[in-house]
Amino acid sequence: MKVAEQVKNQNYTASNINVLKGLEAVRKRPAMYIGDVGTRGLHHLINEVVDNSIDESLAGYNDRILVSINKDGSVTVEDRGRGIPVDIHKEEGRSALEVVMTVLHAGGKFDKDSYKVSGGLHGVGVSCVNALSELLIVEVRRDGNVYKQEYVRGVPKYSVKEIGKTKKNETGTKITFYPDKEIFKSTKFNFETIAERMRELAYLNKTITIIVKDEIENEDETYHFKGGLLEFVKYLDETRNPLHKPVYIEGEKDETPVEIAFEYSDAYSDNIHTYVNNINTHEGGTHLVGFKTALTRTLNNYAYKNNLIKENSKISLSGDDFREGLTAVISIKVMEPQFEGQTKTKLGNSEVKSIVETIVGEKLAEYLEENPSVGKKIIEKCMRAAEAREAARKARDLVRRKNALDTMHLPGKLADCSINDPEHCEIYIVEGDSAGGSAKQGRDRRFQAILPLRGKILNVEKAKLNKILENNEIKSMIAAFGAGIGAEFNHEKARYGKVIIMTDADVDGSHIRTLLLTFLYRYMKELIAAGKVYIAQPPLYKIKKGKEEVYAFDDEERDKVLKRFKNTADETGEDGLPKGVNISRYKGLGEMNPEQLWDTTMNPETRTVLQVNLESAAAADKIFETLMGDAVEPRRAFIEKHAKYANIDI
Ligand code: 0RA
Repeated sequence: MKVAEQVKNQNYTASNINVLKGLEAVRKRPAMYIGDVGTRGLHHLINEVVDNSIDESLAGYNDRILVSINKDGSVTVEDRGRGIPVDIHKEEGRSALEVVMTVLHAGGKFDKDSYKVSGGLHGVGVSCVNALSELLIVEVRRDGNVYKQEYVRGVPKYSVKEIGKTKKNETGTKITFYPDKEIFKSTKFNFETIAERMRELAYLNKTITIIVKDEIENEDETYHFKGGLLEFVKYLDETRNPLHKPVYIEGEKDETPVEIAFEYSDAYSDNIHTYVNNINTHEGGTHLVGFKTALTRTLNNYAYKNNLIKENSKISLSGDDFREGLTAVISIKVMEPQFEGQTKTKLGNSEVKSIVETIVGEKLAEYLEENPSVGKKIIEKCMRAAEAREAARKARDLVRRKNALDTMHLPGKLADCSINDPEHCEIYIVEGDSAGGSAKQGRDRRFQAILPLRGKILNVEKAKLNKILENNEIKSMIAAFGAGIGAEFNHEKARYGKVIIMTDADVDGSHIRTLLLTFLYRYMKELIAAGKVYIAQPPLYKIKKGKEEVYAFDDEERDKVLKRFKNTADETGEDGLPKGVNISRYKGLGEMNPEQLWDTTMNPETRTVLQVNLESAAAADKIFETLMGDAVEPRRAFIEKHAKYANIDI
């Protein structure tokens, strides 16, 4: 239904018509405002509202946010901020509340001199949420009164009205919205998705308490982290072995507050998460550059000053060495952030580099003077990293000379496809030689390549680069993909547009899949980011009745098929199955003949493949650490919790 049709009975003023145009624009091209109309866009609506509540906290007025999925499927976000003003807006001739809720980008008009999440990256404002909701109800507590207004697809049902009195000094905003089923593919909210972002926000804003509730599934979580980033870093490193207590740096320069926590563990990769106004800057930017520069310089100076590096030592420490095993969270607030990069998550403000660099330089030097034992541990770790880097370089040279990394020499086990166009080609990474054989026979050799892997690949989480490059299975993959590795990796050079991991549907298979994903995540991250990595979905069961053969991909589907067969069969056999019905469970891919494998798992017309994505780098990192790290308990807990989806939905 058109917005205009809903307000035929209202009086039109010039600003009213502009409002309608604005709302209409949002409803016509929702993706332009919220990214997409899938699950991601749907959850974006919540973030959009919560961001405003967070802004109230940043301004020092709000200490608690409640987010709840209600029984009827709507979502409520409630805060204890100042409450949206309700007085009559001079230019518009109606209440400020109505303006904030119906005019695009109106939310930011009021107070410019504050750090804002809303108005930052996606900051399209609550008016967008309103335009995309079939019903939205707002209640404001302010000046001792409770005010209310309701909207249908962004259009007010009535002017703001007073509906009661508040308790003493009580202020705040409560927004309940019903996402529009005409707009969204699905309007079902997911507790985990919401909880993950709320947890992150609570770590980033230590004064705030965020309560997340799911009234449908009866789940709730309360997030409040007094230690802020310190606790965030500990959480990220939960499954690693930290070498010292986390370092905490806080400072402010030119009205730009900087907050950083970091620690080193015995891991080999680095995990630096950066935020600007609570927005994850996945692509980094000037704040990250400032941090890295100061870290390298300060640690280097400290090491030399304290004779931790011998004058005649052959080792020279590079920037990379100072980041091996580093887990860090950088959070800064910027008045007018400029976001650049492909996904607009790279901070561009040039003045920020020197602000961060100065603060980290001063505070870190101070910290090291006061905590010499931590300083010594960090430098020792960096020295080991430098030694390993040198060893890795030698190993890589050796491997290069042997041509194993050279794309001109494809691995012998690879059955390549005949077409040369990466966009139309795909490679199946298959567990085991026998399944590899079936896949080779069953494939469409024009565009499908098969690379069988023998047994388990190396766990790259626990190995150094030189060991990784010695591993045959890994060498084969690097050569087959032809796009390099690590910092040199370039997904545009990849010889295939899809990399499909195909493993058995058992514990070993899922372990191998995790190992492969860990390798890709750590050393070919771009490939995942570009959406080129997939997981094949072989069937679990074959159900036969007479001549009819049906495949089932999970237990639920199996039961459905059995029910259908039961309806047509009148008797039940001794095994409890409908008479004449036979089920076989595939234990491995090897049990399928080439045609079956093609029909069920490889034919692009009929197969299902799961795309692997990096929804949230922090979350993905956590999952890999949990699954691949040393700690056994969190791994078990994770697998139990996500039994069905473990390793897949990352
Ligand atoms: C406009 C101006 C002010 C606050 C807000 C909007 C506001 C919006 C939302 C959305 C959810 N919760 C919110 N809380 C506040 C400033 C108010 C003032 O100056 O008193």
